[in-house]
Amino acid sequence: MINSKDANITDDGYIEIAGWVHEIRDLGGIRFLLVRTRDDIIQVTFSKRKVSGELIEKVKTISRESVIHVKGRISKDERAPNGFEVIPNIVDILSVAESPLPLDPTDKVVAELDTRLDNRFLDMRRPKVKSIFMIRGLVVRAIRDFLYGKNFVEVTTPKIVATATEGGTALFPISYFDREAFLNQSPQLYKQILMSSGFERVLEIGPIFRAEEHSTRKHLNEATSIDVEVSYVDDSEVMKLLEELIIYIYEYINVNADKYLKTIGIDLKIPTRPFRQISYEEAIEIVDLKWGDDFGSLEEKKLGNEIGEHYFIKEWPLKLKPYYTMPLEKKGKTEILSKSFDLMHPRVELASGSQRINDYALLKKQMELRGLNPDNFSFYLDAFRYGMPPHAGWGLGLDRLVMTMLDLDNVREAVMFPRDRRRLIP
Ligand code: AMO
Repeated sequence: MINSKDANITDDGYIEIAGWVHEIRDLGGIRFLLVRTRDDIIQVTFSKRKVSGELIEKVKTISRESVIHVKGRISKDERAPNGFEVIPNIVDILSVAESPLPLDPTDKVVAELDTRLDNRFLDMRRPKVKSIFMIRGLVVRAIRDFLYGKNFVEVTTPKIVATATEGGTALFPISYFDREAFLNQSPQLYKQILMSSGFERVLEIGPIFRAEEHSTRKHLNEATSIDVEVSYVDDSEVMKLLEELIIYIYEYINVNADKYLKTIGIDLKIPTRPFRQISYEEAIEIVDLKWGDDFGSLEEKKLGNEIGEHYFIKEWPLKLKPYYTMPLEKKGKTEILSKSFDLMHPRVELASGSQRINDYALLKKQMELRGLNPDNFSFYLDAFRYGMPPHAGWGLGLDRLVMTMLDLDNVREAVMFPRDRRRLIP
């Protein structure tokens, strides 16, 4: 099928399109069908003067959102959506839509998010919503572009696992033949094992499962994480990589998704570099927390308002970060810090990462200190016993990245079929 942008549009050129009947305008002697293809809305004009009576009869009772195929002649007309109309020679009705529609794909009536998600197949026909996902696809492409260019290898690691990864958040248990298993919370342990196998720079884009019970605008129970792990570098180097990646994505989308940004009505501002870096200690002072407290939504909001741009919070107390995080001893500090960071958007946390412990004995000790039994993690710990390079990495939430980039109210709007506490279908 040819979209208008691929077609050779001349006064007497021909075009072939297929799509949904977006709108029907009946002006008595003349009838317009607006046909929505993936990327365009194209006007097909049925006037008695130019179109056969048979064709006019064929579309007379056609329902909105039916799927049709049209072949016809292009005629320039400034009043039509793309500056031209199609005078049809052939119209095939490929699929008749039932009426009434459970949701209006023309943006004339705006439904509640829940109703939209219940009827997501129709909701995503709306050009504004479709544009979000066309951009999301391009964000993934930009990430691959950038990281492949830096010699990363893309990997896939198991999502059915035997142990917890992150601690803190709960796991979803599943039955695995005669044993209990879980849906993985993060590729963390596997991406680290791959450093021991010598892959040096890995990228994974995949689902993470978090059995968090709260229902907020920024939490999902199945999210998509962009995970990287890099050997022979420290936390500051992967922070730089993350910052560069964010800029690259924004620039890529500005250049390659201009049309979709316009459809959504977004003027994408490239974040300013370098991102500000504040220590945990500075951050708690700003929001009046005491040492050892974590930031809740309220504090995140306060910090975000104060800073106003993307920023890093680094040097977290070790006890607030997972067991695999490298400790950081600082002169004059009694508290043990860590070589860790979170990347924050003024609205929400986007990523977290760290340099990792690569010493077997220290890693085992940190597990024990947190009440974990190292015997349950031998598949992971063994990788540290026979030569493990120093390494660092991060996990970036794709859903939150798209939400913040496109200024969406709720992270669910950035996910085609979100999973949350109440939602398991569609
Ligand atoms: P963390 O648990 O901070 O770190 O997750 C990394 C990023 O993933 C996204 N994310 C979520 N997005 C939506 N809903 C959720 N429930 C959710 N949980 C996480 C966030 C978050 O910043 N292993 C470490 C990463 C690392 O150190 O490499 C990890 O999983 O954007």
